[in-house]
Amino acid sequence: MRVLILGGDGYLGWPTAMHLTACGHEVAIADNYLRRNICRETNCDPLFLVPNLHDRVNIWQSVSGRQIDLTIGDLRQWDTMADLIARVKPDAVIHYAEQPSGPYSMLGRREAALTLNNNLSVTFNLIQAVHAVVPDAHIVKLGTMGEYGTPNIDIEEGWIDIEHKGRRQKFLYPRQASSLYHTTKILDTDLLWFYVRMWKLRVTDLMQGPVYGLATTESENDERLLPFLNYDEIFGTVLNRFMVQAVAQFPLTVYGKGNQIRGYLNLRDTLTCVRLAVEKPAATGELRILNQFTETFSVNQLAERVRKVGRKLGLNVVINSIENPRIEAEDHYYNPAHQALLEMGLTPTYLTDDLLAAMIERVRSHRDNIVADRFVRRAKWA
Ligand code: USQ
Repeated sequence: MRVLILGGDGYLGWPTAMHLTACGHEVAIADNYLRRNICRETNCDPLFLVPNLHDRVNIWQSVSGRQIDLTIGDLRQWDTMADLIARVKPDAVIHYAEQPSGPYSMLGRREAALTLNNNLSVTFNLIQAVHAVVPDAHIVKLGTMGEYGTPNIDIEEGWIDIEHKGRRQKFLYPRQASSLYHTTKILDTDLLWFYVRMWKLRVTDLMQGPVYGLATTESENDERLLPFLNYDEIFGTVLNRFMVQAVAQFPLTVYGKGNQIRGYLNLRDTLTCVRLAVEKPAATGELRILNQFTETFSVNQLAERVRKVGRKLGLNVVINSIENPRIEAEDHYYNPAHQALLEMGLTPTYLTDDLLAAMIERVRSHRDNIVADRFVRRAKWA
């Protein structure tokens, strides 16, 4: 298939691009380096610097023989999006081109506005361009489990049947996010659902939990092909942060009570899920919603796992409960469904002690780069 990846420079975008070409798909990517630039602006550079996209595309071609078509451009600009879709004429578009950090979106008015404008403008331009040029193309949108929040009832896969005064209807599952970034994902879903109803688009919304990990099959033997790994308070996800903190012998930063539960997955499984979604498209006029995670953990459970495995590796790992900078439930019910991707063929990569040890060892090989000031920024929600 001909697949276009928006946000091809990112933590997920670049590994997805390599993976899909390795599986025989024709891949084009686009990015405007927004993530790199705001990491630099906020002094949140990742654990190691990665080559720019032109270099990465060349390196990947030299080691694999596979080509990736590259566009550097800002997809908030209508002409950039329209020209790209018209030139590539994709069968599927994977949309990762968003500002992905909850903490960044809560830093202040400017950061909130950037998140809102970027995320919604790119989604809107994509919908318009697909409708105008390739109306049968499949949009695979990266959503987030955070759209659902932490409700006191089971979380279904996107939809819920509601009976009210003797009548029934299926609705989008109620959503109540706990950051502006997560709220932009809710707004994205609403935009997509509106245009699915109006224009019979085919859309898959992948409700993904926090991702961890670094190497994937395509990058494990060549460090130049690794995605960037953020470990700072703004862009780092929790397990990646804990692994880097363990290596730096910095007390693991458990926020508040640490009973916050989320659905996690390995970066390798993200690639499989996205590929499965592309290869088994939604029907015309369907908004298919898939919950994308493999295991649930509380923050305390993750911290304990890192402490146990870290100690076996000779690291003196200490856990520290610090004041929660976020406004979120610290004790809550959490029972989300996640059957659909398993039924489509996902075989989960579970977080075993061996896997955790291998990831910590890989982080340890970059320990000289760690800047401890990045761990705690006190980016408060309130
Ligand atoms: N947490 C800590 N200590 C830390 C960092 C985080 O206790 O040092 C806690 C947070 O308070 C939260 C949980 O760990 O309860 C997960 O936080 P996170 O930073 O790993 O994930 P989050 O902010 O929710 O966002 C990440 C990605 C985002 C994606 C989302 C999926 O940045 O792009 O959409 O995971 S989900 O969490 O399911 O919404």
